[in-house]
Amino acid sequence: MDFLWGASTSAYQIEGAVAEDGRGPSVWDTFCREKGRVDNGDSGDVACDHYHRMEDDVGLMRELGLAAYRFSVSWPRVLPRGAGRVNPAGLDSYDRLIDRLLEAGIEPWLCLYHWDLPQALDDLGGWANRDAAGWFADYATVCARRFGDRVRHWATFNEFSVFTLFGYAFGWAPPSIADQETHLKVIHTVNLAHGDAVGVIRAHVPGAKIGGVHSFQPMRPQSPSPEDREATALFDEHWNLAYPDPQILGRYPPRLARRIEPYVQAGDMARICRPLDWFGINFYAPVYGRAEPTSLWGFAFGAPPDDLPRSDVGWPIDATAFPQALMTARDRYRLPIYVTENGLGRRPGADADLNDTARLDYMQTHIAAMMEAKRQGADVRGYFAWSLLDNFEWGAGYSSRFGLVHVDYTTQARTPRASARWYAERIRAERLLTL
Ligand code: IFM
Repeated sequence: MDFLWGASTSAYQIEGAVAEDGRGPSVWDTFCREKGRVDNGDSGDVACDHYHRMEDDVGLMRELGLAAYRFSVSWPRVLPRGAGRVNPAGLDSYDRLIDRLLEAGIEPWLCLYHWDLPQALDDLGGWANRDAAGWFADYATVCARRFGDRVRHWATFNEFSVFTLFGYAFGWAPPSIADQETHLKVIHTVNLAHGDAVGVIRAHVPGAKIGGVHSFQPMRPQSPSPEDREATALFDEHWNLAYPDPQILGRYPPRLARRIEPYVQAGDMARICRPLDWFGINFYAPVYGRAEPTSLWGFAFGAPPDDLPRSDVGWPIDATAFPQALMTARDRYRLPIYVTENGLGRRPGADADLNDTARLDYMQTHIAAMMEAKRQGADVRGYFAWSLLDNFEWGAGYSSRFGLVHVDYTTQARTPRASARWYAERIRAERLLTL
């Protein structure tokens, strides 16, 4: 089968075991302990207890017929203080996961960073400290040396723009900062970190296939007013272009370029822009922007049109935006594309939960739209559903569920939903066609 069908997760959202076997704290552990940050005071302390249930979870993936699984490594599990002493038990746990996946015939796709910065590094300034690029490269070296004999597909970061905007511009995620200068420094340092990590992986993993994973959603102004249009254009540069443009095209988009110039040193752009093998798109919904003079950058999330359907957690649903995103990525970046996340969040208990017809409908229409874009020339090579399991949905805690597989957080029982059964059947049918 040429097309790769998989599912994605991330470490902090599913692993739990935050204080076990030598793992150090991450910024999300700290954030969750601050009052009022996360809905219902939830945290990833236990999450899906995947750390202890890894083998069974790989069994589930095998039952679903997944060909690939994208997971993230928890930086503080491998390097409890972010740099220096390596934690052997942390490395062992990812060895086990990778080995079980390979035994099950599932290709591991390893993402180095899905938002869980070691707290000790945040204490040194985190991503606002230019040295963070070097810390990240050292962490990437540890992973590449250890896992590079078995892992071929590597992602540097998951959704560069989301964790940086939410953490350093909107103040909604750790480290809860809203400051222009800090945010600009962070954008540039994260780009440097990406480039340095690409260099390290290439050096240690012959034949590695490397990419970045981007939240890439068409941006639409809430109204045709010049103010909303200009604010949305700047929002678009921040959300969609601030990372792939320098990484792949070697330049920042125009509005951002002017502002970021003071932080760019000689040689930086060559460090950032290195050949990549694929472009990862996480697609959920179009984003509506509007002018908001009181916000840090003068833009804010706008309201989608009233006639656009919404999920029960309030996200717009518009499958026509998906091919638009894929075609834009094709024309702008000219790399093979993998859809590294796509799925629907639902309130717990909604839709009789296990019979998740709304998610099933979302997946069917979005996969059909993706296949249409592929027929029209978008070089889409694979699709990873978000997510394998219900999990800790950041600021929303456990109040939004994205899993193909339902998780009962009291018993940790896993139950595949209707969407999981449909997805498994679709994968199976396609495999039979190519036999
Ligand atoms: O759960 C998140 C994931 O961590 C990053 N992409 C979007 C998902 C749904 O919000």
